[in-house]
Amino acid sequence: MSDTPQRCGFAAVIGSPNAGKSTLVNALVGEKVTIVTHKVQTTRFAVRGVALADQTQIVLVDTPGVFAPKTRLDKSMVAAAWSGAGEADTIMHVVDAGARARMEHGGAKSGDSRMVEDDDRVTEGLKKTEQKAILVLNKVDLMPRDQLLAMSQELFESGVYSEVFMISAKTGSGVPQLREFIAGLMPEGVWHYPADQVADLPARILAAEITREKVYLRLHEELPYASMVETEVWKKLRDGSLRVEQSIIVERETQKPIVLGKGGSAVKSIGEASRKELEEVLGCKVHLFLNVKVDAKWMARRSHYKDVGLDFDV
Ligand SMILES: Nc1nc2c(ncn2[C@@H]2O[C@H](COP(=O)(O)OP(=O)(O)OP(=O)(O)O)[C@@H](O)[C@H]2O)c(=O)[nH]1
Ligand SMILES: [Mg+2]
Repeated sequence: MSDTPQRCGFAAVIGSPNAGKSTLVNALVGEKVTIVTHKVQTTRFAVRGVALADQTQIVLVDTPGVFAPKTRLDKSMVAAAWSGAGEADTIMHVVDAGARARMEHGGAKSGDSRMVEDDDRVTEGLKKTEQKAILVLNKVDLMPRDQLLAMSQELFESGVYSEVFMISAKTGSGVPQLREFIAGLMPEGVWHYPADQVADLPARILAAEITREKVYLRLHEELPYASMVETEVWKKLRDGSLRVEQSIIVERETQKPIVLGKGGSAVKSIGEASRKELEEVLGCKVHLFLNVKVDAKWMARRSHYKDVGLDFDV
C-alpha cells in the first residue's frame, strides 16, 4: 500500500436517451457492467460500475435517459436518472455531439432533434441542482472536430458546466483523461467495494439485463419497450454449472409470435447470445431456458419496480 490516502466517491452519468451514457460507464470501468444497444431507453434503472484510478475508487452511476415521460415506467426512469445525479459527488452530462452537429450543420437523422430537445431538458434540470456538471461531448468520432469548440461555448452559456471533455466512449478516445479528472474530484474516504469488484447488480438481475439486451438487439419496432425479462429460476448444479430460467414478458398476445420468431428461431438466437455472455460474465457453464409470457399489466406491477430500485409512485 502506498501512503496516499484512499479516495472514493460517486460520479453520476446523465443525459438524453442514446447519448452513450452506458457505453461511457463501461469504458471508464474497463469492463461491461451495463447494457448497451442502438435503441433509445435501453437503461431502465440506475446501474453502478466501479472504476479504479490509483488509490481512488470511482463509483459510476449509469442512469436511464432524461426525456419527456408518458407512462409510469417512463416517469420512474426519469426520476431514477435525477436521483442518481442528486446523490453524486460529481455529475457528467453526456451529449451526443454528432447529433447536435448534424442539427446545426445539416444531415440530421431521425431522432437527432429529439436528442437535442432532451439535452436541453437536462441542462434546464441542472440549473436546479447546486453543483456544476462536467459536459461530456460524446461521439466525436462521428463529426468534424472543428465544430466542437462553438458547440461547447454555446452549451457553456447556460452556466451549469464547469468543464468540458470531448470524447468517443466507443473508441475510448479521451476516456483516460476524463477518468483521471473525475478521480481528482473524489473525496477522501475508504473504498465502498473490494478492489476486484466492478459491478454491483445482483446476479439474477444482471442476467435478466443481459437477456433484455439481446431482445433489444434482435427485435425491431416498438416491441422492446413493451417487454421485460425476469429471472425465475437460478440453480447451481452439482457439476458446477448453472441452470437459469427466464421469462421474456410482453404486453400483448400479438407480440408473442414476434419474440418467438419463425419456428422459435428468434427466441433461440436471443437465448444463444445471452447464454454465451452469461457464461463469460459468470465464469461457468450456463443452461439457459427462455420462455415467452404475456402479461398486459407488467408495467403496472409494483414488484417489477422495487426489485431494481425504481420508485413506483413518482
Ligand atoms: N460512434 C459512436 N457511437 C457511440 C459512442 N458512444 C455510444 N455509441 C453508440 O450509441 C448507442 C447508444 O449507446 P448507449 O451507451 O446504450 O446509450 P445510453 O445513453 O446509455 O442510452 P439509454 O440507456 O437508452 O439512455 C449504441 O449504439 C452505442 O454503440 C461513440 O462515442 N461513438
Ligand atoms: Mg444506457
